[in-house]
Amino acid sequence: MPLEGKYEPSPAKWVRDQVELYERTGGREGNTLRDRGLPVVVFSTRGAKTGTVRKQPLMRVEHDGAYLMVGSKGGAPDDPVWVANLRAAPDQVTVQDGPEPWDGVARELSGDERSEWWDRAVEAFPDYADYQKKTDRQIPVFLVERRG
Ligand code: F42
Repeated sequence: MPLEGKYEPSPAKWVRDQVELYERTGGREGNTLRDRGLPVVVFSTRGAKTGTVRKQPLMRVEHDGAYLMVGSKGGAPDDPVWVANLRAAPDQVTVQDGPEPWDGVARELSGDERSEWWDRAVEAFPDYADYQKKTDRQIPVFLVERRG
């Protein structure tokens, strides 16, 4: 089930265009990172301040039906804003990897579990390792599993 409420598209044109194309075609188009050909998944979160629905495509890091959200933002100094959304409302998240979104619950990983998933993330998208080198912050990662 999609999150209820008003959807506020990303201020970044390339991001909102990708979400629009992905949703319009049920994930048949707009499902890779630009010219890289690596798969992406569309996640929705609840805006921590506005309460609006926010959508972000992220690289597809999947294992046993669970999906990782990697807050890399290209190695920028600050976390992506959606990280605050997830910390405030971890049960307000959907995952769309194909035609239909499903309801999930997110949890921020630490310790050994984070290391294990970080390795999966770098395997799926090697640039994550370079992004981590570029920034002083530890890149936050959230595991999303099916609700209920
Ligand atoms: N970003 C990544 O971090 N990792 C990836 O693996 C990744 C892959 C990727 C693939 C394809 C693609 O098209 C984009 C990809 N991105 C990836 C970019 C990603 O989709 C996000 O755009 C990026 O992570 C930045 O997230 P952001 O939340 O910082 O986005 C900004 C531009 C944004 O939308 N800001 C909004 C704004 O209006 O400025 C606010 C969004 C928001 O949620 N606001 C909250 C609210 O209440 O509505 C307030 C939250 C608060 O407490 O401040």
